[in-house]
Amino acid sequence: MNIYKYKNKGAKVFRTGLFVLTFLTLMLAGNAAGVEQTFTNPNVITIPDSGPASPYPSNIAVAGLSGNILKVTVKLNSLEHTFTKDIDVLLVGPNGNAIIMSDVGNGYPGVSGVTLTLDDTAANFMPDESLLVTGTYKPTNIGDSDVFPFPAPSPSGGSALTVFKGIDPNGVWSLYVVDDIAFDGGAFINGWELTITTDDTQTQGIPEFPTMALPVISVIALMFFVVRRKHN
Ligand SMILES: [Ca+2]
Ligand SMILES: [Ca+2]
Repeated sequence: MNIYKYKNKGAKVFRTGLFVLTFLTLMLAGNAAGVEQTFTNPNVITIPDSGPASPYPSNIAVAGLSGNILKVTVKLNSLEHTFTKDIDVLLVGPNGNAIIMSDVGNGYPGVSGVTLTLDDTAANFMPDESLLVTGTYKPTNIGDSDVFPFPAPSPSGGSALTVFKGIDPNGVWSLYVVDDIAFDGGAFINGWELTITTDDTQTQGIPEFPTMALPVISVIALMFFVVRRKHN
């Protein structure tokens, strides 16, 4: 028996085994972050001087997703309005709702071409006393007693998008936009987007870790056994 050769071979198999384990662990870690998909309704949402927007609501139909929701973010595209404090926005999902924008910005002279990404993990809320600018913000509901006329459901009270966590994302999502003060209107010129991350593990075809650990460890053990036998 060539001990030198055996030792080299053993080390090589060990390194390969380690590489395979590391690779699989990284793949599984990536999978744990979920599957992300974006749905868009690019049609203009026209905001009158006062009252419900048109259309009311603006809908996005979500279909074909597996698993439950880990995270939701919303993008409101290209806002123009002469006094943004007038705007209230209620997002309604297949189960649950949240007032994601209300009474923000300091009003005149208004904004145009402002795109708002709403994400619970953003660093800041939308401003109360300065003009809105394009950016990523936490959903922001300033003040209280926002009224969303029929057919909107009663707001649940919260503004965080985590209200949708854990639910089946498939179904109709609705954006109810209202202008609650006379004078000054506008529009979300390019509509809105919904980005949904689910805990789907089937789409990528990767079994969950407990299912996978035993076969992987068995294969590595077998590789060691075969090498030992060959060199004894
Ligand atoms: Ca409010
Ligand atoms: Ca108004």
